[in-house]
Amino acid sequence: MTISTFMKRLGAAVVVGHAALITGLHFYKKRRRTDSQSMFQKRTEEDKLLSWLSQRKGVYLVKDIAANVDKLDKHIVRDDDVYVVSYPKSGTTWLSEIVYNIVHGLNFTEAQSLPLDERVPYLEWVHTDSSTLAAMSPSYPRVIKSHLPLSLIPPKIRNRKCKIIYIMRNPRDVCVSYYYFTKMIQLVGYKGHFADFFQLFLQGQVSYGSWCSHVKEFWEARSEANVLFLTYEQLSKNPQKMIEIIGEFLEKSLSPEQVNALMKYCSFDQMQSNPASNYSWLRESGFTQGGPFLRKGVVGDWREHFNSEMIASLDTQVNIHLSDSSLRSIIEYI
Ligand code: PPS
Repeated sequence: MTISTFMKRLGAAVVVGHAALITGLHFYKKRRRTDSQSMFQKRTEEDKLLSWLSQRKGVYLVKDIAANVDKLDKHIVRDDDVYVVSYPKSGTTWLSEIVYNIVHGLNFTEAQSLPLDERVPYLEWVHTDSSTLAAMSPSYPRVIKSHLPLSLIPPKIRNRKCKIIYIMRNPRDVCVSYYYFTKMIQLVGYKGHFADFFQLFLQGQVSYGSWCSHVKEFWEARSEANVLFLTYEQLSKNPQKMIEIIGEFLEKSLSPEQVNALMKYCSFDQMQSNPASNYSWLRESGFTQGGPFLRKGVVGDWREHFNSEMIASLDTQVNIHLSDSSLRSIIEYI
């Protein structure tokens, strides 16, 4: 090879190398731009949710709910109040309908005459100010729903020994149900993916905070005579037995026929088609879109949504937070 041929080939190689470098740089820059754009998109969706929240005693709550929690000292407790409590999306609606009917003598005609949220008011909800609760006749035993962790439940409820029924659901199904519910809320307009919502849930950056802390506090209180701790999975597997247990706890004797009738009345299909139980008013009022509120009502929907990494991350967190608690052994994923 002559020197001039060598120089020409070297020149060509440099030009090709340079072109490749420029092309590579171009693609790199373009990729970085796309990555940062999608990161920005994700942040925006996460920020959208976080912007609705504020903390009380380290627990994230929707701001309006947090403001209501500050006013809960005005809530006048009655000895015969029954509180149905849970972390969101754990079967509160189901349990509320069961408890309401037991407390009110299984009068299904009366139960169908009013939507559930009017029969079972939501303690810390924006529209349930203390006057609404106070206006409920003393001759009408109150069943009140709350998602507050024990640390935020007004102490007088426990001091007055009101009955509290807590329902826990396995955190994987809770997370899935919570994701779909969050996407339904019109005002929030959340469009995130399940994987992103899962991260918020894992970090307790959703309304009502960490699932682990919530269930653990109530689990530790379960031996108090006025507290009954049960699970969505138990209710799903054996509704008849669970209704009997709830009846006993509420000191109401129920005949086998009544247990049977209540079990049917509160079955998923019945409740989903019953306008007094299915929360269809949320959609009618424009608060939610899509739906329905009673979505699937099964144990194990997490299988359609969780990958192995998500399972491992959540398991790790549950193992750390509940390491010294017997609670871990009763969490059923089925
Ligand atoms: S909320 O908004 O936090 O009060 O929701 P909550 O009622 O706690 O939980 C909603 C989930 O409970 C399911 N559900 C039922 N499952 C079985 N049987 C009956 N009768 C029933 N009623 C409500 C409801 O479908 C939600 O779960 P998903 O998995 O989203 O279907």
